[in-house]
Amino acid sequence: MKDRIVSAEVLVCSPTRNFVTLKVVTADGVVGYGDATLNGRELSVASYLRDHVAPLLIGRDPSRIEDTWQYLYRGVYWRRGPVTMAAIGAVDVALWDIKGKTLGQPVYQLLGGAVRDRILSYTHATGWDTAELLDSINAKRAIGFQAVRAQSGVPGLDSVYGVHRGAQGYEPAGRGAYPVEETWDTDAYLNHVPGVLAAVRDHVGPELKILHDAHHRLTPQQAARLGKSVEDLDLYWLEDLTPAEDQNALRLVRQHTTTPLAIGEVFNTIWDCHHLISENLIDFIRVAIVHAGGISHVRKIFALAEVHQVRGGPHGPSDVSPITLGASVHLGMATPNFGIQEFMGYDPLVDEVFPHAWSFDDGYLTPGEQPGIGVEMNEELASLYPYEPAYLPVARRRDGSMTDW
Ligand code: CS2
Ligand code: MG
Repeated sequence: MKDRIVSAEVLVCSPTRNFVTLKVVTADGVVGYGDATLNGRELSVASYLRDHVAPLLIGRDPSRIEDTWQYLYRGVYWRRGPVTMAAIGAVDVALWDIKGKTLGQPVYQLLGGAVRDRILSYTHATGWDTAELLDSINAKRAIGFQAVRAQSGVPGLDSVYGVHRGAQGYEPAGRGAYPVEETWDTDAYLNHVPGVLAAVRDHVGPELKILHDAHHRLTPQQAARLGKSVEDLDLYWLEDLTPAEDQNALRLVRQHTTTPLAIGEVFNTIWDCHHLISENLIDFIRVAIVHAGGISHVRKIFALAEVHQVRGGPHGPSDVSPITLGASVHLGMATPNFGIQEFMGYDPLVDEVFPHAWSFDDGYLTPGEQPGIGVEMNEELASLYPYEPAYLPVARRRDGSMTDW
């Protein structure tokens, strides 16, 4: 008798930050978890799942992962977008988790087996000034990271993407009923950041992989100027130089610099990036499994990328749950053109809510050998931390006009 899905429950919790988790249970008692966290719009995905997807899952054969994906993607008519694809992604990962547990295999074995022994990772180093940034980089190297993203403050600005003040880790979504408004000045940033990155390269020497995130804020001309100005620093990548929805923007940048380009954390399907990949306008595609339709769809994006020698560099901030990180490490183990996994790390409470088999050591991540994704959920502990409204900031220029945060 084939197994059947008997329940699909949406669990929203907030252990230091909001997470949305889909729990799928089968008639044979197998439990699969999927991440559906979309920073700042968590309840939209929770409702999409709870009100429109979960009822359709009951009675379905959990082994039919791709058919379920096609059913949810084509059956909705209104396709794509972060909410829809995060919901589909959660179902997809939960079903891969179930399949692995049912077959007693870690998911990477079901994806063709390992093509590597471990996954190179990078983390965030930040500093309000360059000295603080260099201290932060030293601290990350001391715990084994061989690749570090460098973000610093900008003189004249009170807040800058990616940089926190004080000891707490960087969490962009501020709790409260309204987004925080930040002032942004691209000219000040462009005048400052090449010197910061040069100071970082001078400090760390030639070996450390240095990454930087411009977070969607430059025009194509400004992005080309920045890429050219740091070319001799041999960066691992410059990320999100221009607003990601304009796939043509990077064409100009590509003509003016060989600095490697990464983009894609806000993409949700292959349709958002197939020109960027097939025309080699980028070197790394950054889609997150949670936001791009799950393992089943991201593996297709990475397969297209492999044809064009573009590498995977998945998004892995603290605002995707350890379930997504686990799924990403499993996919990376079985993906020949996998480049690097972002790993900001989690608060110890989050690790307690989502106990996981994946682990970090000496700059690399490994998935563990637990059947499935290898991430469980302590639902009782999670229930002690209910959802709290939290929004990503918005950004305005000095003249008060809106810009991209
Ligand atoms: C950032 C993210 O990690 C990154 O590359 O772009 O931290 C991004 O700002 C957050 O995921 C937004 O919630
Ligand atoms: Mg980014």
